[in-house]
Amino acid sequence: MGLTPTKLIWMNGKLVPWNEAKVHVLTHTLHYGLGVFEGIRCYKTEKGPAVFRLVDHIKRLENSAKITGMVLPYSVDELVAATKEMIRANEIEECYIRPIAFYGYGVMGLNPEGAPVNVAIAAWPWGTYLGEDGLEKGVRAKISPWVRIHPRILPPAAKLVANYANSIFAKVDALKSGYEEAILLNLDGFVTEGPGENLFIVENGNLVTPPLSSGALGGITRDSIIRIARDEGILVREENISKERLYRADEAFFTGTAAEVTPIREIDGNVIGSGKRGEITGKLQRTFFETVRGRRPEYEDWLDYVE
Ligand code: PPE
Repeated sequence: MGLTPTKLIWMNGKLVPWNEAKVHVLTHTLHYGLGVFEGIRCYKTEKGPAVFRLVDHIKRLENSAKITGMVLPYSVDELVAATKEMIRANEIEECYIRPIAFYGYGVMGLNPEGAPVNVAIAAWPWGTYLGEDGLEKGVRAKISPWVRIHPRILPPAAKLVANYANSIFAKVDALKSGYEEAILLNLDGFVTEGPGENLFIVENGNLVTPPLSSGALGGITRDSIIRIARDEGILVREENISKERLYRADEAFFTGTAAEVTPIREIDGNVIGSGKRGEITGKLQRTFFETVRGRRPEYEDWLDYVE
C-alpha cells in the first residue's frame, strides 16, 4: 500500500509535521517487536467526519498494552481527544487511523524496563483493503500453511506488533500462491481468522464465527456485525469451524476495520456458495456501510463526531 501523507501526526502530546514524526534506529520495539497498535476508520457523514467506535478501539489499545505489561503514559480519554484533534488538524473527511505505543530509545537488551513508552497517532486516506472488486464480488482465499499463533506462544488477543510477523507470513504466502487473502487455522486445525480480519460463515441462514478462544482477535467489526445480524433476526453462534465446514459454507466473509465486510467467494479452489457475494453477506455489508456513514440512527452511539 503506497502511503498518501497527511499534514500532521500526533506524537507524545504534540502535533508534528508528517515528515518529522521519526524515531531513532535503536528504538526498542524496532528490534524486539513489543509494541501495540490499533486500526480505526473515520468516515464522511452528513454531520461531518465520524470515527467508528473510537472509544472501543482506544480501550482495546489499553488492554493490549496491559496484556504485554506496557504502561501507557496517556489515559483513554486523552488518546480519544488526541485522535480527534489530529483529524481536525489534518482537515480530512475519511481516513484510516493508526495509533501505536512502542518502547523508544534508551535501553537495549530484552528487558524493556527503563525504555520510554512513546505514543503516536497518524492518519491517512486508505481505500478498500482487498480491492473495490473484492467488496462487490468477493475474494479468493487460501488456508495458510502457517498456523495462527497459540496463546501460549504470543497473545492473539492483543494487537501486538510481534504477532503481525505471523500475519505477514500468511499474507505473503497467499499472494505468492495467487490468492488475495489467507485463512489461518489454529494448532487444533480449527479456523481462527485472516491475517488482519475476522471470519464468518453462513450456514442455513445462520451466522457462525470462531470463538475468541480459537485464537482470533476480538474484532470491533466482528462485534458490530454480530449485533447488527442479531438485530436483523439472524441467529449468530460462536463455534469452532473445521476446514471441511468452511468449504461447504453457503457464504463466507471477512470483517475488519481495514477490510470492512469483504465476501469470500473461493477457498483453496473450492467455490463458496454461488461464487458471488451471498445474500446475507450483502445485507450485512449494506447495513454496515450505512451505519459507519451515519445513516442508521439505531447505531448512532458507535459514531464519534470529530467536530
Ligand atoms: N484479526 C486481526 C489479526 C486483525 O489484525 C484485525 C484488524 C482484525 C481481526 C479485525 O479487527 P477490527 O479491526 O477490530 O474489526 N486488522 C487491522 C490491521 C490491518 C493492517 O493490514 O494493518 C485493521 O483492520 O485495522
